[in-house]
Amino acid sequence: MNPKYYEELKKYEEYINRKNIPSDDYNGIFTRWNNPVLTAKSIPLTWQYDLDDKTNPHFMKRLGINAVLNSGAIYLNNKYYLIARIEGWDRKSFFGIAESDSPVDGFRFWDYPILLEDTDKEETNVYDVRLTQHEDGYIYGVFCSESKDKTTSDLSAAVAAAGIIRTKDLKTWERLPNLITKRSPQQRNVVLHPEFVDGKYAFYTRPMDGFIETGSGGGIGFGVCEDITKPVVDEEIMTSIRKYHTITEAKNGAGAVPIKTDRGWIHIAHGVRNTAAGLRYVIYAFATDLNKPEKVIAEPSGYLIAPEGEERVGDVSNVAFTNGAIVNKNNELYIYYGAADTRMYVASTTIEKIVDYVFNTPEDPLRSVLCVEQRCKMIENNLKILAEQGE
Ligand code: BGC
Ligand code: BMA
Repeated sequence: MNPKYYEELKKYEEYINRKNIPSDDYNGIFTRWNNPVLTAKSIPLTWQYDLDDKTNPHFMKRLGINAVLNSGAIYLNNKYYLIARIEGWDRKSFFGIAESDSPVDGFRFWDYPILLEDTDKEETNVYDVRLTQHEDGYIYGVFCSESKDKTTSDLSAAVAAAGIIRTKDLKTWERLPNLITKRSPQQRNVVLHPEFVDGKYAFYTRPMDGFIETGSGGGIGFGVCEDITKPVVDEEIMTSIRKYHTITEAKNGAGAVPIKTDRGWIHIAHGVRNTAAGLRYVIYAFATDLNKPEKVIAEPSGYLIAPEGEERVGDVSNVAFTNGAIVNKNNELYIYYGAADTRMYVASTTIEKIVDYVFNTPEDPLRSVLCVEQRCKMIENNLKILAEQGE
């Protein structure tokens, strides 16, 4: 074996075993963790190097990895699992399962990535899986399945659809047909709701007219289907809608699978606005009714997590994107998020705090003057409190 292998293996082991450190930035809502939880450096050497001295005498990376990003997440038997989007040097992405006993560090990939059943020869790329532990007993993965749009001569024109896989053990995956949404030609950011709604499977969708532009698509949609093995959604109704001059103006989409709390379903989603420097992706939260999971009952103003510091640096700057969160048995909540389409970070909080945040943070009054009034009211009250305390 080339001695380089042992040198690289040592570096890899040190990297996987390094402990994460909570950041001392305070906002009371969540704690950021300083180190990424997954990066291209987390990928095993066996996935990248040919270890045969005869065919690889210079110990070269033959199939390199560019980025590890947007991961689905699930908590099973006290273990934390991330199903990451792994992107090769060839720009194709695929899924791999990383496991840890800790929510914030130590994630190690299983021996092999997931080899999806090849059900559609037109499918070119797959990404951003959401893992739903459904009450029907299966764990579902809903992801974006992308193909070339052959109806135009534009080489980059593409069609996005929602692919569906399911498993009971994360090891054997069955592929179901892609979701058909009758009203929307394109779908990305589809999430399966964990419970039946009126006896049906329920999906959060993201109706859009084009591959990038949502066009008339008003926000995060919701639709039901009878049979998950022949998944068709006839009608989509709106949940959290896009609004002018907010963080969701250009588009928004479901993120992590909604979390059930006694006050409502907590959604951790993403919002996008356009800027001179390109699209800016942030993470926001809202709640829907326990009995009508499409009905928004609370939506705090602004973002929950925006990319900061080194999170902003990478292939697609200005992107914080989530498609996975975990609630553990202590009711701690870990939000996993991709940064700059390059690596994965985690932010931690508790169910108690996220419920307080979602239900007690004021809504966006949508106009500067009203936002200033909202802030002045709080300042006035604060100054009174400080005066009473003789500060
Ligand atoms: C990329 C995604 C991106 C999407 C829309 C896809 O080709 O792989 O990362 O979200 O285009 O820009
Ligand atoms: C999207 C997503 C992500 C990505 C983001 C920013 O449309 O589906 O894959 O993080 O764009 O590029």
